[in-house]
Amino acid sequence: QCARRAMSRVSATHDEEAAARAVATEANSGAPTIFDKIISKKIPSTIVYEDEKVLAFRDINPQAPVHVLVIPKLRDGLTELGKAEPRHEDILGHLLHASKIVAEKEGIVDGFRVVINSGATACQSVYHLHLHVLGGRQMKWPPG
Ligand code: TR5
Repeated sequence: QCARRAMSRVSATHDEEAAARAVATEANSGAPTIFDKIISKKIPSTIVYEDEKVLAFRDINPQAPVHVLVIPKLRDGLTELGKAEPRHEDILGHLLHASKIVAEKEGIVDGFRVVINSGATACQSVYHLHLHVLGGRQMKWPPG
């Protein structure tokens, strides 16, 4: 359950709402995230694709038969897509193209979904930009 959903619960008290808001603010502070440890390989992950700029690894809690996260190795302020600046255009394009390479490697290039959750309202939980590459089953629309 993401912080935003907790905040909007009808029964949420002021204390609970304040706590949820604090979690969301702390999360987007630019502090290191778990993905730094995955990039430095201090924490193991199942790497699907890697180049000098991006790392793609399997999501620990897959929402589809194929669920891979594609992240920039250098966050450079991209805690979330909503913080993107003109200087990020190259890496944003690189991430999208890497997602297609991942889909090819995973055998789902004929039909796959790329998702970016940006901010607490979208249920973003790790504040290091990441693209979810999902596939291997019939996807539904609209997403929740
Ligand atoms: O909710 P958003 O869009 O921020 O997506 C974050 C994603 O990171 C979720 O789908 C999580 O399942 C995933 N995640 C979280 C951790 C993790 C991970 N994927 C791989 N390995 C992980 N480790 C080792 N630790 C996590 N906390």
